[in-house]
Amino acid sequence: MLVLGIQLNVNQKNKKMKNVLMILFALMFIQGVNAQEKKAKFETVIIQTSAECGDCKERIEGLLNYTKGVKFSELDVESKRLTVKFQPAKISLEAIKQKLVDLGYDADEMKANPEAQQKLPTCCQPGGMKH
Ligand SMILES: [Cu+2]
Repeated sequence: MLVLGIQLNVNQKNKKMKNVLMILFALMFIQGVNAQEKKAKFETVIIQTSAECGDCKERIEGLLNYTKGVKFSELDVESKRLTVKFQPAKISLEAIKQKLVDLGYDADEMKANPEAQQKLPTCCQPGGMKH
């Protein structure tokens, strides 16, 4: 009877261990799926801006890189093209462009807010670098 009792105990422990392992594996699996989903959730776009110089680059990248949902942004001053990597679930491309517009820059088909553009240093306004 005692032997049987121990046997039972061991069996129960084994069962518990199995359950714990199952849960652990399940958690690891879920984590893996989550990680994959997160990877796929990013989108990279190139936006044509009206940026003029290094100041513009700092201004634009400074704003976007602290914007929720934006993973990374980089302006190529030469071509005025801005590369943005973002999470569409958190911020839309439209909203990103709107931020550029509000800052005083064109964003593809969207024209810069004239008031904001006026407030930029002269060198940062369109044609400002011709000096
Ligand atoms: Cu500038």
